[in-house]
Amino acid sequence: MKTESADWPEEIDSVWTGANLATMAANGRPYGLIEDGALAVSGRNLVWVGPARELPPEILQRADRVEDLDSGWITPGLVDCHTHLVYGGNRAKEFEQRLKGVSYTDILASGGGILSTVKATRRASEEDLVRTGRQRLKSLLAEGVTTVEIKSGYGLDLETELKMLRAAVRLGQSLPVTVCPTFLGAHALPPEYKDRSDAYIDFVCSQVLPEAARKGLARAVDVFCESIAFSPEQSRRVFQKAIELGLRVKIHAEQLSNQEGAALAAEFGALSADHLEHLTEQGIEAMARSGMVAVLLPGAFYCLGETRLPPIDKLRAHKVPLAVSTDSNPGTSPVQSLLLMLNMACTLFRLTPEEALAGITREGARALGLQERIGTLEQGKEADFVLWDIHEPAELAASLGHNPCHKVVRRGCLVG
Ligand code: DI6
Ligand code: FE
Repeated sequence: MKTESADWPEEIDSVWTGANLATMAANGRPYGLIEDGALAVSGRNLVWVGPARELPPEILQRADRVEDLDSGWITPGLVDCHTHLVYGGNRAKEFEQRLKGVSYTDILASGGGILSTVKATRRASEEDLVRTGRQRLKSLLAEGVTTVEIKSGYGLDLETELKMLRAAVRLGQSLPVTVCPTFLGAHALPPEYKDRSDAYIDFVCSQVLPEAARKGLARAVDVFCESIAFSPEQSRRVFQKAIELGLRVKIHAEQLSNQEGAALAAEFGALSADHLEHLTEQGIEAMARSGMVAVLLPGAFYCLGETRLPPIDKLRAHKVPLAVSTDSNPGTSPVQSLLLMLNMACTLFRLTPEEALAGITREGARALGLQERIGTLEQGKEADFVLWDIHEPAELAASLGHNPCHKVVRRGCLVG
């Protein structure tokens, strides 16, 4: 839809021409393709998107700056919708253990895994968390990420959960990226609540979550619903509290076993269910009915040496949107490259390159509830976009270890 010239803003800050656009919008063409396209930016928004030959002359005349890119492709800014990238310490030793055949579940049961990161995160200062988180986040930004979700969940006490969320919010204030902080207090059972998981959930629901919400430190609430973490009943209680506090919910579901977590989250209008290797037909139907996104995390699948694939064909058949994300965390997915996940979503999960790219743009945005603002190149959306030095969009997924990101624009400003 084009607006009449009278509707165009007086101030056009920049016009970008000379590249093909993979808009990822539903225009009936693969990748939402617009060959030889043009984008016009005013303030933080896109005010015109279309073929360069149709760019209204008034827009060009009003533009402060015209960038003729000469070649390449422009995509929406990338969205990494599931990360745990704020934490203390590292878990390289656990990598060595797993290579020797010790399982992730055994490592957790013997006080390692998530709990070793909890110890290190409790010890770390907020400054430490911001400093180490910034390094990881910068790797993502260098590949064109403009929006990232960051979860708490390595504190598991009031002070450290809030410290993690504050660190996440600060990262968004000091780097050119939109950070969506998510409260994941129900990630693991802290040692001080050993054998008292219901009491821990009471504590989360009565103290930690309300405080995080009161301070405006969380946009959503996640739960690790799993045999080694929290039951569906306990997850339900956390979700009830989240909804009461006006927060959206999402879930780590059916990663290692089927707990019917996705269907439970659907009852609460969840944004997404994430992992899903053990998802059943019933779960898929519940997700489809409630419009949830399936977030696929090939990094965790790969690092854990999993063999059971998420039911991709059935998710497709039920038209459940598929997002792809790094799950960046110190244990099961020490991944700081969303482009690598683009490749693995294709090679391991058999997504098409177009589906995978939609998974880190349009559907990643949907998984964060931000689909009205970001995720595609469309008039009215935020001017978050990436110029790539490539000849066709599938190159982004096909190549490994090469970063063809040439320029990044976030909210209308050149940031990389
Ligand atoms: N699922 C995951 O992928 C991460 N947490 C979770 O619930 C793993 C967290 C870790 O091992 O540190
Ligand atoms: Fe995770």
